[in-house]
Amino acid sequence: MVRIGDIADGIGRGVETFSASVSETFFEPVVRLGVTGLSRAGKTVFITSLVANLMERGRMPQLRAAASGGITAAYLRPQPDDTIPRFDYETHLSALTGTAPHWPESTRAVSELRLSLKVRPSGLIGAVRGPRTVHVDIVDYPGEWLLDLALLDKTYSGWSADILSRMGQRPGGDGFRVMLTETDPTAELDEPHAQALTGAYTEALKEARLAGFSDCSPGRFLLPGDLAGSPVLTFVPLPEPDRPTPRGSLWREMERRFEAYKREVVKPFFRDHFSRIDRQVVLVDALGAIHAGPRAVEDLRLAMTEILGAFRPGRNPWLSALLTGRKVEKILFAATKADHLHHTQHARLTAIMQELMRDARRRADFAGADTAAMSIAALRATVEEMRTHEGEELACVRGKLLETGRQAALYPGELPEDPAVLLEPAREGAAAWLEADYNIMHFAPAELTLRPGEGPPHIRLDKAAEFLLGDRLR
Ligand SMILES: Nc1nc2c(ncn2[C@@H]2O[C@H](COP(=O)(O)OP(=O)(O)OP(=O)(O)O)[C@@H](O)[C@H]2O)c(=O)[nH]1
Ligand SMILES: [Mg+2]
Repeated sequence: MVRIGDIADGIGRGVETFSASVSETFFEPVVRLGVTGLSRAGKTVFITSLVANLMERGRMPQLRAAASGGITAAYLRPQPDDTIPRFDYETHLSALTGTAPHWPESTRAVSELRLSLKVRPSGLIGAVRGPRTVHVDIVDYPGEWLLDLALLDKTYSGWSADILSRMGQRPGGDGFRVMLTETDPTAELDEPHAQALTGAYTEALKEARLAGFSDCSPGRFLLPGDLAGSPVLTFVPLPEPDRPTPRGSLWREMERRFEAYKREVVKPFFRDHFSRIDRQVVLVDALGAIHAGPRAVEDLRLAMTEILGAFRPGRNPWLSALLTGRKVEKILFAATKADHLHHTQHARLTAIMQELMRDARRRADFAGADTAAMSIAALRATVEEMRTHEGEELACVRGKLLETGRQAALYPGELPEDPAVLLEPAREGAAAWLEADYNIMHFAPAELTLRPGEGPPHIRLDKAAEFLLGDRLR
């Protein structure tokens, strides 16, 4: 038995010293795979497990090039972009698969990793062409940054009005509201006051996120990175004054910073990162939202529609000009953490995902991009178990609880066959689910003993990889 940590160590030492020869880099095809999702959706775990399972392909039967032996080798190589932080694969993998497995730390910015696959095409083509190398550049970025696209269409006054009305529908934000009542937008800007307001507003966004709400934009407020504390991140929505605002007033300065945020933060992300993506996976913690209740589900639906808007060229003139001639060829919407459900319920979760995207899909078909919805678990932390409870057979999952380390069985509740049973009350603004209760437990990653050639256990990661990359590996 070999632990995956040992395998990863071996790989980490050898491979990145490989230097690419010029001829290789010129003629070898590159696929740029974007991985996004709102905070805690499962991006880091997804990328780590995908890479580990592409290096050790024993658990990837549904990836045709892996099952057929078409992929003959996989290794990490230096990434092409020198200024993007490297995705810290080795640290995340050893967190998930070490002796005391734990979930990786939260990551707060864009990062990149290049995985190179040696592929021997099958049949006649293979005989003629011989083996080739395909580089997969994986780019991890927060979904919140896609939500920011909507800001480009908004004025400061329109944005302020939207946000203040939305805050009324959500938990949290009391501190910010109290501060607003003591704030005169026409008064001269006072920087410490602007910072205190921003602090309170950021706190409100964090509270909303914790309560299961999705759209907590502007995206950089929760994930400021090295912009923390700078003027582009020091603005808040204000009630619009009914008289003209003098120069140098709080309102005018906030308006100016809002415009600077659009120009200096939002646009560069779309220009430098988003516009180069070929394939995209959007990870969604749909189970988390269902557990949080109807309002969180409706908020997720709206956020998904907004996020998917970024993939519909034409929606935003600035973005379509930027993307001329380029498009994302495939978009996968994946409900993550499906190992919280017995497999008998996976199809229902997928149906809910499909329904969540329906509006966005109806409005445009993503300019010909191929789309799919799936339920997956990048790292399976549970096993399935049938339990009898009060004479009823319940399809449960069992795992090690994160808090106590004890084994526990979870019956998450029965997802409805018809997604409308959840989505309609959500749309109508219901405060709680009427008929059912959806539970969730936080499991720790299971201790693994992996056979050589096997990556970490997952659910349908191979199917996801086939959809996203399969055609480029044949
Ligand atoms: N059971 C289970 N839990 C998962 C899985 N993937 C993610 N999780 C849980 O979701 C949490 C967030 O996963 P991450 O991969 O760190 O999510 P992220 O999107 O990178 O989060 P940020 O970096 O904070 O934006 C983990 O700490 C786990 O608790 C999975 O496949 N199965
Ligand atoms: Mg992360």
